[in-house]
Amino acid sequence: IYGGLKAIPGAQPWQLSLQVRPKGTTRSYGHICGAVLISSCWALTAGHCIDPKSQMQVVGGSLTLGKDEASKQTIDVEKAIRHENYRESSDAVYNDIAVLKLKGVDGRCAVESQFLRTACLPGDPFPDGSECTISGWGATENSSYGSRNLLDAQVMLINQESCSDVDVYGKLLDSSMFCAGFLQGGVDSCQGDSGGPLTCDKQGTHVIYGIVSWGDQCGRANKPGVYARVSHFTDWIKSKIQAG
Ligand code: 4AZ
Repeated sequence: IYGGLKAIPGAQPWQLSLQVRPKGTTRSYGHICGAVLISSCWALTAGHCIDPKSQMQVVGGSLTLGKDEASKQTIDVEKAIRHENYRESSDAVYNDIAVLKLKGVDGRCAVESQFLRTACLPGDPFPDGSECTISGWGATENSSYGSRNLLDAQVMLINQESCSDVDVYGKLLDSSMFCAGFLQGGVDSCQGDSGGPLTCDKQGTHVIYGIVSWGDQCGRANKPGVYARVSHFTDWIKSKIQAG
């Protein structure tokens, strides 16, 4: 996160760290992406975060990666389902979403606490200019390696037409994505934040409105962050969860 601050404990309780290690090894897991808890046994992440060669786990209830925290819950990923129309070009990523089924017993995987809870799937669209929140352990203006502490920042939803201006992303954007941030630059998501949340508040409920997806570098003027538009995928998400 560029232009962010250390998150207050419990402020982003749906934030997960998606961690991988090569399949068939006992190497330690490393953070590669964010993810978002949407029910006890299901999470969302970016399609480009899924690597079929890796074993995956999620860590929830955590603020500081690599620290022993009482609130931390580590849960294996049972399966990862990437969108069938996921596609990446050199400049953009399309349908960049995946659902993760977490391992558990009798429908109980993540245990709700003050530090770990679900975000809601979106209903009505939020208007352009709405203030929403991004968070993650990704690269910052001071470290391309990312942040040990979870950071968060406020961004604004940017009008689709403005973001499709030739000076911004031109024809790269489609209806499965939206831009958020500031055209003057500064506040943005970055590498390592991918798959994590952009949430917007609707009368006290926290709606997972975007998944950190891509952008032309980070924090640059006229190059805001691009997010998978979760409302475009709600039927797809529900169908995958119902199918188990
Ligand atoms: C990345 O490389 C990435 N500024 C994620 C988000 C953004 C750019 C790059 C948005 O995963």
